Amino acid sequence: MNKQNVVDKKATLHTGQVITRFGSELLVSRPNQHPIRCTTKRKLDHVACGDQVRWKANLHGNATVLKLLPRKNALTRRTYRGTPKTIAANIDQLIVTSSWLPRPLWELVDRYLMAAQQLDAEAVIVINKSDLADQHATPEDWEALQTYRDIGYTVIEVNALNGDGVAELRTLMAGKTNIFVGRSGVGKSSIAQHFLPDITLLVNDISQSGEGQHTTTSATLYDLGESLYLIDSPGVRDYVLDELTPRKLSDGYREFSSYIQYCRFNNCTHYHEPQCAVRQAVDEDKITSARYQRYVNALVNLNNA
Ligand SMILES: Nc1nc2c(ncn2[C@@H]2O[C@H](COP(=O)(O)OP(=O)(O)OP(=O)(O)O)[C@@H](O)[C@H]2O)c(=O)[nH]1
Ligand SMILES: [Mg+2]
Ligand SMILES: [Zn+2]
Repeated sequence: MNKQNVVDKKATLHTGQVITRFGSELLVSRPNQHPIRCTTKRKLDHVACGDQVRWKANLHGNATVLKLLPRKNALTRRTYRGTPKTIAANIDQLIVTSSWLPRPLWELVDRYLMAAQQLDAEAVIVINKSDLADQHATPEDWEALQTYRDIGYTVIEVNALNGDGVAELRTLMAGKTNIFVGRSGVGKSSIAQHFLPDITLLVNDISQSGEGQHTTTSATLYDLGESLYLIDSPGVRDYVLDELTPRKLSDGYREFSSYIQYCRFNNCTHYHEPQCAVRQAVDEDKITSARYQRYVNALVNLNNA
């Protein structure tokens, strides 16, 4: 074993919060001091940004995280190999961020809203780059945003270049641990930068095709004071968040909830079953067909997986 990593058994056990993770190394916050770099054991591989941990100083510099304290929740995604990876923990609110270029992927927005529901966290929808709306937004896009408002989500139009919408967003973030999520290049770090005047976040141009370049590489927690925390996270490459079931999926579509109890079958998937109250609500325009269609696509993908 590397001598540097031998824990000083007599050292005090401290509690801190994980700011970020680089491989097996964790950066942990300390009251009134600079954060400390800690190594950790394999079995604590899932410890992530936002986690509360116990750590001890090592005999020769550095420190070791010994224990993960109970979590309120954890946002996870699947890697290409299908193994779950924790992005961040102890989240109160997801700031589900899209932009006009790269274009909004409403099914991904639905996915994040579903994740918020699963985590028992709140969600705010941000559509960034409002300066590009005239050029890129379609009538269907505006309808999609209106639907989210109609079913009770707050939607904020932001322009990270001039700060429009940032003050409104800040009011909604007060007193909570907020994580910016969304695909690469939508401007998560650019928005986060408005809250962090003293440091410079890495921001990168989108490619010619309008795709992000995966600039932010690991989720990082920032303490803004007054119990406001912000986590900037790397843009997702795909739609695979956590493992879904048909039940989790329909729970994520909150506008279905008042109809589900009237479906004939209590295990109704709201797709092919007769006397489905959700489908009837779609037929009667009480549920928007675009959202319902995205639900069906997700359900079919789930069944084919
Ligand atoms: N026109 C316009 N460009 C913006 C706006 N906000 C951000 N950008 C640009 O969009 C590009 C991507 O911004 P980032 O903040 O790096 O995006 P990100 O979501 O953090 O991307 P990843 O870290 O890769 O996930 C940069 O060139 C920004 O300058 C905006 O409101 N309007
Ligand atoms: Mg970024
Ligand atoms: Zn049904």
